[in-house]
Amino acid sequence: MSDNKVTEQEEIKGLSRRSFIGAGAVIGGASLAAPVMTSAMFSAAATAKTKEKMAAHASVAPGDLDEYYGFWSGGQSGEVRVVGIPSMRELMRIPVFNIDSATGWGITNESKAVLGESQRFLTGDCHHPHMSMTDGRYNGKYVFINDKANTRIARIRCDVMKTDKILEIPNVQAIHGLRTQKVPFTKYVFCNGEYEIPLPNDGRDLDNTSAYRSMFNIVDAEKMEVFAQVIVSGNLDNTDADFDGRFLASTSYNSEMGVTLGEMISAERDHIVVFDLPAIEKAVKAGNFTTIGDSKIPVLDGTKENAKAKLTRYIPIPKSPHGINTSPNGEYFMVNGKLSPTVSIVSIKKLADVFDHDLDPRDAIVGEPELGLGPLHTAFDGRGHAYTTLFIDSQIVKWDINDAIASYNGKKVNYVRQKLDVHYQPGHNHTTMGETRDADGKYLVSLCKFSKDRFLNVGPLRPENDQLIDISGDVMKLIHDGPAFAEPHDVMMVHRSKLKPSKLWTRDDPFFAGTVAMAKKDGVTLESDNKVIRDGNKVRVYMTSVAPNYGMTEFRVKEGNEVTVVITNLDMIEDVTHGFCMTNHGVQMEISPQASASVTFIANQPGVQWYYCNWFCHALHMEMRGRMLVEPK
Ligand code: CUK
Ligand code: CUA
Repeated sequence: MSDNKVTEQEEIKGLSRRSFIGAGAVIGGASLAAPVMTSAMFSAAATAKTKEKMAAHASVAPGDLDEYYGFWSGGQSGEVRVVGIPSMRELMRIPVFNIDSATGWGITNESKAVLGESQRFLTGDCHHPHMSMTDGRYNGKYVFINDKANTRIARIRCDVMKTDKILEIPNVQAIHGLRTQKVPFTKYVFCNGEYEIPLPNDGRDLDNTSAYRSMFNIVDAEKMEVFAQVIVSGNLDNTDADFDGRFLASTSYNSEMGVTLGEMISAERDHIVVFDLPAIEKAVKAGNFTTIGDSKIPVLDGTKENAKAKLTRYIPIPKSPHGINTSPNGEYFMVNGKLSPTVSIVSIKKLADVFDHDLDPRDAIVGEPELGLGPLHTAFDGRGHAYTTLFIDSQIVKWDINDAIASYNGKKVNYVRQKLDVHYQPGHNHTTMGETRDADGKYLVSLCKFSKDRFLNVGPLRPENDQLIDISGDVMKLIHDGPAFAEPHDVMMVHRSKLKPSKLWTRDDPFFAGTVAMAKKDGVTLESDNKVIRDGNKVRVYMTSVAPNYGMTEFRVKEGNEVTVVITNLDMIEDVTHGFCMTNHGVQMEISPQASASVTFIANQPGVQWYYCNWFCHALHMEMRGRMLVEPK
């Protein structure tokens, strides 16, 4: 077994992967069903020459464009990043739950309107970016992302690559797993409340842990409102949807509802919860629900005890499952074992029998291949292979789905095709288009939690290592190491033909509609006027910008005035973005071509206050500045 072998890379570095994190001890030895070619065998001839070849494969020449957009979760940074595949070049950062000094996210009035009440939070923890779909294919419209830190989800518009909605989900704590409805289209976004709490969580039942509950959340994707919440037995971790528009399934690693680690891993089996979406919609329509506290959201009882409602079914799974992934042919939910060396293959067809004909839930499991230690997430190539991350083994295992099912049925067959070392401790992996009907089996990204010795030492906090792997041939080939800041967790990769981002803003964009309405009230035409409106203690300064000029190079206010500066960028040239920074006021923002942006602050310092353009726009960019003259009280 590869577990006992020192691989080539380890020999080179004189390191032992297994001694790195002794987590293998947690689980004990797991043996594999069949002999496996190790990556050491595959890469035995990884000479400098072949390494060069691999690097050439990953590179995209200067001036050439990538084939895929990758949407990377920014983890604890609270943002989403756009990365080109296969170059792994970071193309853009989209601020979501964070404050961003470059774009003014969380500072401008337009972004505060999106953040709403939730602007009181300055932090975010993103895990799962997923794109909206039509008929099981990416439609290029939105990317949704969770915030585990503050129990929110957000929506990013892919035309302008800006966040346009943020929703706090009430009655639950820590939104973790998130997916979009695949079929017939993304009417809903599904997300799990991970931590168990009393309902309502208002101080009652603090010590009565048996009253704690987790809930599954169904969010209307267009309105960005919670449509319904379903109370479950056990907690909820990850989730995925089928390709029929009927079933969702979520993993539960704490079916025990324990509150200590020991309690959480005490049972030999946990479960997945399968949700019947049409049954839930029907129950809501029929008014068969309750509400919690002063929230008006329909809450349904999907606990084990309420089996007769047929909203949910529970399928026993080996201890503490983690990721769940739908195969792109729509046949299976793959449930990743984490503490078990297995992936449980759940037949979605048989789930219909579990719900409609009372088939024993465990009979929906049609395979349970042993793959290695710490399986966390599985991806697909559309050619019948699955690729599972082995956290503890630091490997990606490629396996054949049909052979795994045949083996479960007693046939002597080796379903493991290859094990590739990754560096190190992978969490999610994702393939190009791999969660859609268009799974094309070209690239796989392994999101490694540790980079250890792969890069120059940058101090105690190290980058993650997002490794690019070519999966187009019979053998997986590692072709690029990609250091990334703040734990990405997950990523989705979409072919560039599916996205058509705008080059300029259009003047009627809803993103700054509030600002346009304010100007209208003030009798100001944003596209031409440079005007100061005085309204008691409030001063609104409207100006245009055309490189390298602001429409107004000075304005006068009184100390203590609340000043709103509104800038409309009249430049029509692609990429000519201006900025606005009021020195010593903690205020700056981006104004991209044809956009309006505004920011409000208190003029609390008498004297001359220079403002300047902080996005380099022109040879005379340094000169693009003006004075706010503040008369003392
Ligand atoms: S979770 Cu992080 S490795 Cu939040 Cu999708 Cu599995
Ligand atoms: Cu405008 Cu720099």
